[in-house]
Amino acid sequence: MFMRLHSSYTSPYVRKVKILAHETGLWDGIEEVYTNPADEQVLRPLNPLGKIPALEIQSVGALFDSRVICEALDELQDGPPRIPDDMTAQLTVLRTQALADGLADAANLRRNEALRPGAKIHRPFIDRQDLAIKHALLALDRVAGDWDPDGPTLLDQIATAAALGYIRFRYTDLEWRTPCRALADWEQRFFDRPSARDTEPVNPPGHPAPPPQTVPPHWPSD
Ligand SMILES: N[C@@H](CCC(=O)N[C@@H](CS)C(=O)NCC(=O)O)C(=O)O
Repeated sequence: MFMRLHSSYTSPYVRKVKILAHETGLWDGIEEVYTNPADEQVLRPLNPLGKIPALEIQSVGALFDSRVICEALDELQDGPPRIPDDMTAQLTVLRTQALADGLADAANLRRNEALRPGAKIHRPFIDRQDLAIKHALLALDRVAGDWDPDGPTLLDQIATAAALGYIRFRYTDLEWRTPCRALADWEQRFFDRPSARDTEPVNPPGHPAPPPQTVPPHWPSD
């Protein structure tokens, strides 16, 4: 079945889809194209929201939002489900996915605001995202200890890896590992997996590293 993923070099949502595709053996059957979300001609007809990831699937059409794409890929793969069938287990996994996606959202929003010239930055907005980042990491830390290192990698871990990978990439100096020991231990194991190594974010070719954020990321005290 033909599948084409509209991708980017740095998006945590794209990375979530890619890690799942690697973990389930689907990746080799997916054509990856780097699509600039600003490219109205290509992306808008596939996703009216103009966002990546978008996945074209033969006889289905274009799917968008990483959550929907991950559900589709999990249906299409032959191995153990990465979104459990049992209702309680499934809702637990989906809740953690929402938490991890929310961490990526807050980190993305915060960065966009913090890249504006100093006078234009709305500091309360930054402070609010800092709180979301901190409390999302603490909440992920509380569940990370329950993850079975010997079981199949479920979507909760995959979404967490994608969001945490974005924090590692854009928030290099954020001191989150001391308050989040269980998450940091899990991070050490997970980022050694081929699915994580093969999907590391990189600056797009020909683009120098972006400028540092005007308000440097920090771990808020309250
Ligand atoms: N909830 C969406 C978020 C997708 C998203 O925000 N993608 C960003 C890239 S990280 C994007 O395409 N932004 C371009 C824009 O909003 O114009 C998902 O999970 O797929």
